[in-house]
Amino acid sequence: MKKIFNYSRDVQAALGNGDPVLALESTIIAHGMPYPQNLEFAREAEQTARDYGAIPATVAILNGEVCIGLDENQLAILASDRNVKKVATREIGGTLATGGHGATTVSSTMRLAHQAGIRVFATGGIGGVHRGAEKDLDISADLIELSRTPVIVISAGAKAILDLPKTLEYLETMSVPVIGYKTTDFPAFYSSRSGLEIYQSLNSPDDIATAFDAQCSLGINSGMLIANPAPPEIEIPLDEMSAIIDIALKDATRLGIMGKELTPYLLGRIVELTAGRSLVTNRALALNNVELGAKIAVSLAERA
Ligand code: PSU
Ligand code: MN
Repeated sequence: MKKIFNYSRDVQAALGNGDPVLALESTIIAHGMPYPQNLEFAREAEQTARDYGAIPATVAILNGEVCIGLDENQLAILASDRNVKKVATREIGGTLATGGHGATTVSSTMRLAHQAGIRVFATGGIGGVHRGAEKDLDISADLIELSRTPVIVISAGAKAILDLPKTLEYLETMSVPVIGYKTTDFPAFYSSRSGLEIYQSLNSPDDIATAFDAQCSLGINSGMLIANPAPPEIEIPLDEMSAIIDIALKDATRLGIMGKELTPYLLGRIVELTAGRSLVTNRALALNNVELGAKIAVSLAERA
């Protein structure tokens, strides 16, 4: 059988030594931000992981091989090549079969990270239950993967383009732990609070590592969603975001955009409607998640 996993040298060494490794996704690069800011962000995310003591493992599929840890050229392909597909868990097999390029979402990054022996993954925001899901059943596969793959996912919550109360209900039903980092208010990505209560909160990377360790020792195989609010100095409060989100959603409906195209379209439209301010917030909150993720990876590695 053809080789499936291709580790960067750094990641392979770190995994062999039990050193801290932090997984990063690639859909945020290929489909979540415009070029060239996406490439700058990808580099900054890797550097931030290193600054806080973890080896970054950006995950992607390139030429039909799963890559765990990328070099500069590979990051540039993801950032600029329009043939890179958005690949959720269900599309991994097909993408490997065709030998194409795929950017991994939260769901596929979780699955591949777990298979590679990586326990922590930092992203921006997760997918969730879309507004109107009672009619079109648009529910992100990220939520399913969180229920069945033991990886800690650090996010700034989920965007208010989604139906956040339904997203939280779904996570509860699917038995996914949702833990606020120093908060009990579920963050809404650009906005540090949504006004929706989450019932568990932890105050340190060590406590999060302990919670995950405990869950794994008990054979609980779900992931763990950490909700880490955007730093106050760069957040865009919900009342300001709401009007913008409403316009973006109306535009999507008018243009008939749906399915896997919807999230990338909304992200791009919001960058336009905020004249780039949302991108500044997106970058900063994602780097803030990378910092926390690296600290959790360090804590887990110390106790292994
Ligand atoms: N939210 C963001 N930025 C992103 C995404 C979500 O703020 O780039 C991406 C992630 O890769 C996530 C995916 O897993 O969108 C969810 O897509 P969908 O809603 O189609 O499941
Ligand atoms: Mn969807």
